[in-house]
Amino acid sequence: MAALKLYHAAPSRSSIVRWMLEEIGEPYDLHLLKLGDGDQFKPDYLAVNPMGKVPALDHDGVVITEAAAICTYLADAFPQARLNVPIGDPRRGVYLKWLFFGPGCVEPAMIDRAAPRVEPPRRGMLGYGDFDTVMKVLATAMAPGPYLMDEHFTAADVVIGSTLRWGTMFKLIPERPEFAAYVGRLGERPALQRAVELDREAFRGLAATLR
Ligand SMILES: N[C@@H](CCC(=O)N[C@@H](CS)C(=O)NCC(=O)O)C(=O)O
Repeated sequence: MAALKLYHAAPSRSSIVRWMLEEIGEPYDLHLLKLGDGDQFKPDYLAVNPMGKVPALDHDGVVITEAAAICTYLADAFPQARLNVPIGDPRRGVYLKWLFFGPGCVEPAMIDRAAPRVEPPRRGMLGYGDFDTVMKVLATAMAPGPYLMDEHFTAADVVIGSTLRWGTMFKLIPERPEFAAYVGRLGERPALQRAVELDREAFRGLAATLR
């Protein structure tokens, strides 16, 4: 039994963590949930994550939820993978900014755009401000490349990159050359390719059990 166990549904936000785990390179076990069957609301899973959501990660008996928090945690717990910017490095603040910007600004901006509210709140009430500004800030940050922290690929790229890959796939973000180039570079990473292929297999397996 591995020290790490990912509660996973493929494809879903837990694929962010699967990619992160593939980048880390440590062995991990998978506990697959069928969201369509409501596994996330069964008492044994609610005991793991009372939110009834994936992902959840168990590391040596400690459970962590929220994809970006899990990625931040893993990067610090396994520093040999060089996916964090360690405490003491002056660039850590910027790295943390991007880790929070993913779930705090990019994802809600994208979801609000995909499922608009009947009465949109004032810009000042929204933590992300407005969709166009979020996209502009991201595109500007990505323009120099190759990654958010320049040459250093980090957990922040896994978090923000996953959302942008998803946004590109479902056409939820504008077609900008900066996004296309960044998402293209991420797609070349062997760990991401492995995670995608493993998810595809898991999904095929799941589809077979549902037939
Ligand atoms: N804030 C959570 C969101 C997790 C989330 O929404 N997961 C979805 C899958 S993409 C889920 O578990 N959906 C099942 C449901 O809500 O019933 C995170 O970032 O980890």
